[in-house]
Amino acid sequence: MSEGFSFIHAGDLHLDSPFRGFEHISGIDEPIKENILRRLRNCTFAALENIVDACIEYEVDFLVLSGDIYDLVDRSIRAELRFRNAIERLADRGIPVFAVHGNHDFDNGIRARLTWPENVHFFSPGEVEYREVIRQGEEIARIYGISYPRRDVTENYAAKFKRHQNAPFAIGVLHCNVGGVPEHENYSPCQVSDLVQAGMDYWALGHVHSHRVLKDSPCIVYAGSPQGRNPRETGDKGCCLVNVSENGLIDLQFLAVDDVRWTETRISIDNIQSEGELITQLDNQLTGIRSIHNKKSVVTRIILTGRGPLHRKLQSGAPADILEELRLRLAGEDGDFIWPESIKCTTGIPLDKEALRKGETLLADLLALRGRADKDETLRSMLRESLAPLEDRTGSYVSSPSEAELDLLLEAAEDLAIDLLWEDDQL
Ligand SMILES: [Mn+2]
Repeated sequence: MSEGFSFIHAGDLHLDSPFRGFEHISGIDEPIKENILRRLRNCTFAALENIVDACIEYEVDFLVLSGDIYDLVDRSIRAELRFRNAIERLADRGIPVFAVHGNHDFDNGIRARLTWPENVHFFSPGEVEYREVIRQGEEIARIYGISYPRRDVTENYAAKFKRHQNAPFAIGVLHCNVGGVPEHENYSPCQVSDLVQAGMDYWALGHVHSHRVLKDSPCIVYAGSPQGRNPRETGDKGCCLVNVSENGLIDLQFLAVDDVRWTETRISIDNIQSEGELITQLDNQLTGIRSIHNKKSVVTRIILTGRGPLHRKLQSGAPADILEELRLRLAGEDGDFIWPESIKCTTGIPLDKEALRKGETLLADLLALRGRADKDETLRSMLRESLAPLEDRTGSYVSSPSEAELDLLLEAAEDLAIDLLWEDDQL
């Protein structure tokens, strides 16, 4: 290679995600709701436009997309047209695009409805193929990829990749679950060692929605989803700008391209006396949130923690009213917004757990028993047994909890028991 080159790696665009649930919001003016909905329905496309803008701004040599371009196998014509427009914008700049299909948008060969510009290549389903990237008559990179022919690919596709000796720089594009990440379906399961084995210089991975660098050399990267789509997908989301020097050294830069940001807002009720005080504190915290997130629009889930006198009120329906009030204050009829998505309460009544444990009450006995469950193996296996029917009834959806999960369940059960058994004259 006579000089270096660069490319952008993006994955899991999930174009035209429906954002279900937002239609049913009540207690808010229609124009405000419309503004939020319009923006959410467009945000996956806006993130795509931001990726294209970045390709043009950084004058990259090509774009690599690592699967789940569309949210649905039966993608909307809107999604296909918007994607084709993006490809055409890149074609105008002479930037080629290399894409694979994943489990959400698998390619069973019967869905081709549009004709595509020549600058895009969709890798074939089921078999690895490669394309050479030629710049001024010289091959600068060789890209290997494979698409999903169906949703549930349980085969290890990574094992199908093999670099050619004469490839100047080899990139593998794959939608897969490396190391059995539990939040994602175990499709095309593989290990880092399988990826290393293939001899690539850079692995452009998709499927896991958070950005992760699994290894520096070879460089193994999940770009993550460029746009958060639910309360679990918080923080900055984006794509990777990859600069490759003439010696093949890789410089990786994460570019935040999300249009609407999802966040969590935590607030403790420890020293809060009234709903009014809580609303003021939330209002203050939320008003500042957009400046923390590069002035992007923000959807935030509020999580109330701590113990205090407000707990009882929060149990009896107050969060719905607080949510409505905050939405009215923070979301407008047009432009950017802050949207409190929901309020989750993990609060408790004000009490000293340790003092309670020492008392001679039914609750104290229960807490002592619960304390023993931290270490007592007999108790823990009894608990597991009592959870087993849940596992049987739900098939594979609920699996036996890990030790750490069992601890969390015990913690939650303790709080629930205190809540239900507590009487105000108890101490
Ligand atoms: Mn995905």
